[in-house]
Parts: sequence; structure tokens; C-alpha cells
Amino acid sequence: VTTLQETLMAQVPGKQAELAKLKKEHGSHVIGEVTIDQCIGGARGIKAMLWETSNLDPEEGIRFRGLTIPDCQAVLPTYSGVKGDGEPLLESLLWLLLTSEVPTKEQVDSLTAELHSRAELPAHVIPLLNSLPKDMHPMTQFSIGLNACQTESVFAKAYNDGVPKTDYHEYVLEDILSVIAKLPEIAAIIYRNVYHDGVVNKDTSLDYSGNFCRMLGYDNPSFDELMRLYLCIHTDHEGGNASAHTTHLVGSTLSDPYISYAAGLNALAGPLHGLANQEVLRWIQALKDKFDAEGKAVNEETITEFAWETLNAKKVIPGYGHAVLRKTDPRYTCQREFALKHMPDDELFKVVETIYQVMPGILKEHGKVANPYPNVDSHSGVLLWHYGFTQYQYYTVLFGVSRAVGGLCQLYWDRALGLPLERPKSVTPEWLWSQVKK
Ligand code: AMX
Repeated sequence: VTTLQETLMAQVPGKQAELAKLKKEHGSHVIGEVTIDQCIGGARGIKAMLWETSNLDPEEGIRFRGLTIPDCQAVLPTYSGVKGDGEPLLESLLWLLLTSEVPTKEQVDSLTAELHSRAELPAHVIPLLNSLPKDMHPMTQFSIGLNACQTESVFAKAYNDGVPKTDYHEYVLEDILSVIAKLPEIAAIIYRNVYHDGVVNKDTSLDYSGNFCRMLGYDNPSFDELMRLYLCIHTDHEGGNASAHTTHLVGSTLSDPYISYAAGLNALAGPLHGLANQEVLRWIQALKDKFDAEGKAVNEETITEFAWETLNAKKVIPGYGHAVLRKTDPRYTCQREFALKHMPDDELFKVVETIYQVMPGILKEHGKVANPYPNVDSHSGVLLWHYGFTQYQYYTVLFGVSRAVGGLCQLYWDRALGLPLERPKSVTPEWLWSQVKK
């Protein structure tokens, strides 16, 4: 079996040469222009970042190394070992994102074993997590837990010892695999501490996602499958999203992967980004509470009424809209398909379906949003809720376990390709005015 490390080391010289050639021969080729709108409008659409692992098309949605979500479901190794039988393993996607190759089941199994072997948390981290107040947001706890694991960074040590920069990526790879390996237990400790008895049980005979489910306290093969799907689809969404971009930016200063991704987690914790999945459930529960109290059914009419109340209060409809996408998110669609297969009669799933029927029309009528369709966060919560995972304040932590894979695979290539410190130019309002008054 060719290992992940061997596969990567064989690819690096060719990729380095290719990028050097592109830069040398075509470095001055113009690929875009920047308007004042873009400069003050959150840099939407400005092409200014290299991203190897995935690409987002506004109409079609995400492709991981060229593969759509249905492609991944068809070709990546699954738990049963039979392609297409069940959801892809997270380890399969990790391999794909890092190497751009579809791994064999044997390769994926070796990666599972490697991740399990790197999972142990440093001794100071568990007492630290146990000491945190139960009402501290789970994402804050998650960020603290990962930052505290930084004592294990082999990259930070190697840098300190003065290794040449051409070798950085080898140490970064070590850290990346260790971070991905350690996140589930940090996440599980937080979940068990905040909502249960603090006890975390492992089962390392299972894959990464299955073992994570056991650590959270769930023992249901159907929930394992949901977690595999969930962890795969949230990994990567090209480079410009706030969590991936933050990881890349912080990593560009040669901060190690532990603290680079902890920074990414803090970006994910914002309500316009990863926290939206918790906000969706909160919105649905508020809607149900209101109409239950009024003795009214939740249907197209009452959802429409509630949506307008939200919009008129100048709040966003969580789970709808996107900075890049202009169609229904394929990550929404695959979760909907999962629900149709595993829980077609679930009450909350039906509410989500009804919201999907009316919301694009409402948002079009509202007339502001560039994209009136649902994104990934609009569906994930109800699937978890179905299995009794109702602690929605925690949902973004699951997103954070997954997003590590995309952000950190790219971070490997950032260092392997020797990408520089990121430092875009800012401009003053006076300078912008001077441009239009010329
Ligand atoms: N409900 C109400 N208003 C919305 C809206 C929504 N779901 N989505 C966008 N708008 C508003 C914006 O706030 C903006 O209003 P403004 O002109 O008064 O400032 C206007 O429509 C134009 O915004 P846009 O160009 O359509 O979106 P954007 O690129 O600026 O922002 C996003 C994208 C995701 C932040 C936005 O659609 C939003 O706030 N959605 C709800 C939160 C959410 O679901 N976030 C999760 C996204 C996926 C993820 O990262 N996990």
C-alpha cells in the first residue's frame, strides 16, 4: 500500500515546478480588475487567492478536486467497502483533497489507523476543557481546546530548531494529520461536559466518523452514516470563505497548523458563517413555539408570516443566501436526499421542506438578496435533531471538525508550494475619492 506521505512526496517537486513555470512565464498576465464596490464590499468576486483543493461554481456548487458531491458518493471508499453503498468515508475525502487521487479502501483503512494513532490529547488539555464554564459557547471551548494542543506542534519546534524552509511542508503535514486526529475527542469532551456526564467512550475499531459518533454517545449505524455525509460535505468550499481564508491567512505567517486552524474556528463561529446552522434550528423552534401558542399549524401561510416578521425586523433568514452560490446548494440537496431516504416522515424535515417551497419566493419579493436559495446550514440541523441530537448551540462544532480537513489540506500545499505571507493592499476613502475625481 502506498502511504499518504509517499503519495504526496512524489507529487511535490512536479507541482512546485509547474507553479514556478506559471509564475515565471505568465506572472504579469491580467486575470481581473477591481471595482470600488468590490473594495468596500467584502472583496466579493476578486480573484486573489490560489486554492488547490476545491472550486465553487455559482450555479453548480462545490467540486472537490474536480468531483461533485454525487461523484464523490459514487467513487470514494465507504464503510462497507463497496463503492456507492453508503456515504464516503471522511478519510477518503481527506486523501482526495490532499493528493487529488481517489484512494483505495486499503489506503483509506491505513489512514484511519494513522489518525487513530495520532488522536491522543496532551495531558493538560482534558483538565483544561473540564474547567471551562458549561455556559461558555461550545465553539469558544473548541477553539481553546485546539489552541491548547499547540504544545504538540512539530512544525513550531522544527522552525525553532532552524530547519530549511524547503522542508517546512513535511512538518506541517505531521501537524495537519495530528490536528484532524485530535479534533473529534476535543469536540466530544465539550459535548459530553456541557450536555451529559462528561464521559467519552471510544471505539477505534470504527472509522473516524463512527468513532466520533461513539465518543459523542451515539450508537446507531444510520447516525454514523449521517455523520460521514455531514463531515464530508462541510470539509471545503474553496478558499474565500471566512474559515478557510482565515486558516490560510494565519498560516501564511508561518503560525503552525494548530493555531492557524483555531483562528479558522473563530471565523466559523460567526452567525453569517458556520453559526448559521444553529440559527436555523433556533429560527424553526421560535416559529413552532409562536404558532403552537397561537394554536395555528406550521404551514406555507404561517411560515410566510414568520419570514416577513424576521425580514421586517431587519434580520436575516438563516440558512438562505450565499456570497458565491446562485442556485440551491448541492450540499443542501444531498442532505435532503438523505432525509428522503432515512426519515421521510420526520416532522421537522417536513417543516424544512415547506420552508424550501416558500422562502425563495419571499426573498425574491424582498428584493435584496443576490441568492434566494438555501445553503448547507438550512438542512443540517434537522437531520441531527431527528436522531435526538437537539443541542443546536453545539452544531457548529461538528462543522468545525469537518472544515479542518479542507482548510488544513490546503495549508499543506501552501507550505509545499512555498506560498508567501498574505498581505493585500488596503486603501483609504480619500484615495478612492481621488480615483473618481481624476
Ligand atoms: N435573509 C435576509 N437578508 C439577506 C439574506 C437572508 N438570508 N441574505 C442576504 N441578505 C441581504 C444582505 O444582508 C444584504 O443586505 P444589505 O444590502 O442591507 O446589507 C443584501 O441581502 C445583499 O446581500 P447578498 O449579496 O445577497 O449576500 P452577501 O454575499 O453579502 O452575504 C450571506 C452572504 C451568506 C452572509 C447572506 O446571504 C446571509 O446573511 N445569509 C444568512 C446567514 C447564513 O445562512 N449564513 C450561512 C452561509 C453559508 C455558510 O457560510 N455556512
